[in-house]
Amino acid sequence: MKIERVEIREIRLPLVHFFETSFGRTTLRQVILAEVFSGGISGWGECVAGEGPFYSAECVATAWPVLCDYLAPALSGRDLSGPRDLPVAFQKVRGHRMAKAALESALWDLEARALQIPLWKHLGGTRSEIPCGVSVGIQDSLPQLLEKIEAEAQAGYRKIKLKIKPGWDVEMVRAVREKFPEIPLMVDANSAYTLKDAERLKELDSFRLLMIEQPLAHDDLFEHRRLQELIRTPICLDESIRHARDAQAAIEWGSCRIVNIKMGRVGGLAEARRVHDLCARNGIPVWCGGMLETGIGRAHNIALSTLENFSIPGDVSASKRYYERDVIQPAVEVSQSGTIVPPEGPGIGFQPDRPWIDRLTFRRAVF
Ligand code: OSB
Ligand code: MG
Repeated sequence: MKIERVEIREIRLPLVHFFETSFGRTTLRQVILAEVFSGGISGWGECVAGEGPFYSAECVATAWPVLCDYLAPALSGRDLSGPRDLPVAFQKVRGHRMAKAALESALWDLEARALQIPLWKHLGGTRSEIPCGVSVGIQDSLPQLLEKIEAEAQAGYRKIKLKIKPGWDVEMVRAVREKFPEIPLMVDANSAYTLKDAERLKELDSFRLLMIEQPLAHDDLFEHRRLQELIRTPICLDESIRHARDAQAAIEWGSCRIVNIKMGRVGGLAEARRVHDLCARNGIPVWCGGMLETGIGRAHNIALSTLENFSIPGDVSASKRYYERDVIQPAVEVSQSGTIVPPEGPGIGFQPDRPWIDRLTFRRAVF
């Protein structure tokens, strides 16, 4: 597979509703997309880095120059056997996993398209339907939140994840539980707490939560283990798991009982699959996280979610929850029973809407 051309672009598009976490509110997405060309076809990937260095150190302002100055030039003109060669091609660049994943996932799409098979089958996926949940951000008021949850439950979603932070936690969850006693519920703190808050976090044990996601520091495994010994609710790690070695340590130490897998956070689909396989071997269930992706990243998440051990509904939901008009056709839709059926077309199985993507493009670089 001779890489003839690589295109990196940043598109900008508004979210239908703002999305607020413990680290801030997003209204306008800035998204880097990668397109890799070989043999008359191309594959697409999305960089899930955020607008600022708040979820992770990596953000659009770091991913753009790393992609343009190092990663895309290391790829363009090269003859690769496939995406599995990328760790070697990118070896000299430390970290910057989201930037790497944008190109790596584009290569997976390209390879599956060349083979004329769906990416999910190429990855070894077995699920003909994936269960979906939603991540509901911090709202301006409790009535607004309850209204939102009602709508998502009506739409059929199988898991509701609530963003929490100090001041929007125990009382909020209590109110939600009172109104929705049966709904599968979890919370995500995005590192808003410390071990000193253990007593408060322990109060969450009474609400039958599926899990609490990333309560403590973004780069911690040690204190999460301490916390897991103090609370009954399973801890799920997101930010702390950067690769399969982190997952291995977290499992051996008991830092978590569930793992959120985001292909961008771990540097690509191959590493995401490694984390998945490792968790499967250790009896740790996984689910696919989301990063407010456009259709391209969303399509990759759908493909990944077809792997066997993605047994918990992920943060993979319908395009219309995020964007008025998505960048792929057709848009991602979720059935009334809260599932997505992975597409049968080649590669990611959705067609990037090039004219629309061109109109949204803020800057572009070609290699
Ligand atoms: O922690 O899972 C997270 C969005 C941006 C950054 C971090 C996270 C999230 C979400 C959104 O929870 C999930 C989605 O894409 O709907
Ligand atoms: Mg999270």
